[in-house]
Amino acid sequence: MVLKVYGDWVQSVQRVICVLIEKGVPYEMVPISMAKGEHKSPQYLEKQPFGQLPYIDDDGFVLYESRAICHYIALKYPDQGTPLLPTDLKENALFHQAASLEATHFDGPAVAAVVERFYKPRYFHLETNEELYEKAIADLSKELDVYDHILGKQKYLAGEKITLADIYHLPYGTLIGEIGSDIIATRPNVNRWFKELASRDSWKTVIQETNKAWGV
Ligand SMILES: N[C@@H](CCC(=O)N[C@@H](CS)C(=O)NCC(=O)O)C(=O)O
Repeated sequence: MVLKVYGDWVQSVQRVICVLIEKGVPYEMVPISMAKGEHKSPQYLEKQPFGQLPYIDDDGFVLYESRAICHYIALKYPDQGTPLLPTDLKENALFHQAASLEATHFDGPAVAAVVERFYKPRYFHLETNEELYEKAIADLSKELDVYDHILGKQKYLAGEKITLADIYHLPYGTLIGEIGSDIIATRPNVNRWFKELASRDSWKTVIQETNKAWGV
């Protein structure tokens, strides 16, 4: 049975689809409409108790949390598609270090900035709180200064090879540029790294599908 992704073309789902494409794993998207509140229905909450997108059903195995899903896919298909999860002990530890950077240094301020300038006006008909936006961008800028230092010494966040940790940054990193901030583009090593990631065929396909789904 083909792996089913319950979601829509939003950031956490994009992360999972990008990894499925990199690994060459067929999938079927089962649309869940956030606008209609389908992610808060009792039926959905039974599978994803936090009422967030996405979850997957892989032949009866249900899993939520986008990064856990990506990790599961990379572990299940080690010899298929792009290698994204190092098996060597130390390289694997460096992958977890890099993944932790995304979760603890990048995601918080990146999501906060995107909520203000993208989600609020586009989906919730609310005004951006510019003060909150500027604070999030200032916080993220400080983190990206450290990223720039790291990426000045190596090609990817975990070393010389791409891993899931790099891919985890794509959804919100892409939106940071779209909401009008140059904090990625003005840091040379971060810019070089992010441009290369965003130009991967997998991500280009995700963006095309997203634009198609939203009629952009
Ligand atoms: N940590 C979760 C976050 C999922 C998440 O924030 N999903 C958003 C869409 S990108 C969502 O469902 N938002 C609706 C809500 O939280 O009610 C994951 O990575 O899967």
